[in-house]
Amino acid sequence: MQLPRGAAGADVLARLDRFVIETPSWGYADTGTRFGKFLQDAAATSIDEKLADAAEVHRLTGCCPSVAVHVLWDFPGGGSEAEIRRIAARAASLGVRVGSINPNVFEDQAYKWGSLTNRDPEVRRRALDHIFDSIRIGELCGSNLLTLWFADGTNYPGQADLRQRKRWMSEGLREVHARLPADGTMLIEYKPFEPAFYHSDIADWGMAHALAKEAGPRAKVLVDLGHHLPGCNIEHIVAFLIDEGALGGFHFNDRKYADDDLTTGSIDPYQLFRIFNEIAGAEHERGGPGAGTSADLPVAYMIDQSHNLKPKIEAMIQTVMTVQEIFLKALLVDRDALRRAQDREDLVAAEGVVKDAFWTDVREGIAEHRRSRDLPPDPLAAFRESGYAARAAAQRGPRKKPEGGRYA
Ligand code: PSV
Ligand code: MN
Repeated sequence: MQLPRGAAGADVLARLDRFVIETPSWGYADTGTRFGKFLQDAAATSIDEKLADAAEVHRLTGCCPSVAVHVLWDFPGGGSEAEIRRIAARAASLGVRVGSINPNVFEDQAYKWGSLTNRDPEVRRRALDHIFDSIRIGELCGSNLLTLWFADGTNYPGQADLRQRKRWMSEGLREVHARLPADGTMLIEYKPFEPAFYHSDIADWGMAHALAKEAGPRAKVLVDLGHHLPGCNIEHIVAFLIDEGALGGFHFNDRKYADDDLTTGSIDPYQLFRIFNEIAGAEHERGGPGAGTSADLPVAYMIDQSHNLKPKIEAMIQTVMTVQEIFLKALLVDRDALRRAQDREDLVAAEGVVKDAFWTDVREGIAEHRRSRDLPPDPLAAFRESGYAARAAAQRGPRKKPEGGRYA
């Protein structure tokens, strides 16, 4: 199977061009595991450096115009209006913009027993105030996307009243929804474990969906690919949420065991393809790539990875290229042939149709398309040739000198 030529090919490539991917500020910084961190000389140490790195990824790939920010990590000045405006202007000067706003209600000591589910009303209020402040930051930056992840949960049976905590979570999320600006959307992320090990207050997509429905029409579900128990059929969840009008966005990453935050498609590219197959199938039903933006599902595609060993920018570019390739493969599934095979219960043919698209090598086609858009055909090779990483390492590395055998 080949990339289609003519109008059909142009439609598919136009859909690929509309497929924008948000990169996360934290993916450019030094991160580690709970056992330690190995620092990289070129890793970003400030929001300005993270934005510069994100802009480099966008310059080379042409599809990553926005950067997710984590409020406490990226607005060290406390989020004053002057600081927010400066960061937004800095992003604009680099050719990118601030994307989803991620409040942080999990690091402060106050949240030991939970944030919106804390039994102390003052802590619940404090968490809400921080989320309201994050909405204000979004408004000042020109971002209308709020992404909410809660570490709330318990470690032991009997530790807390699960139903009561559910009600507090629901109450808080309704208040957040009421504060959204007119064009605002809030995405609710779920995760079955970590940091809580017995129960998480929003453990799965069903809970996130129920809470989103209660919160209001502009609350949707965020699917982080690392936030499922082994063996979970993520594409089924995605299909179900699409059909409910409840799929709001993705956090892309890959995993072998838990929430490993490995680069997307590195472990199971076929799983990512099966997920995109559901999206492409739903968009086909809405009119197909030829229908233009009206067929596109309103979904935010975001990366959420921790590059503790791979060089950060290379990891990000590799991820973006993989996501583009696999999304394009899903657009190639012959929907009519698939439907016909399904209608006659021809399982072998149906799987063959899906697999034909998966095995299509789209890399040369994308490279050619990039050339036609004045982008480097191989963004990763172009990055390696650019000398950007060496320059960043020379500027940033000296600030990270080891002290007494340990890095400061
Ligand atoms: C939590 O595991 C998570 O997936 C959330 O999206 C956080 O905002 C992000 O990782 C960064 O820690
Ligand atoms: Mn996430």
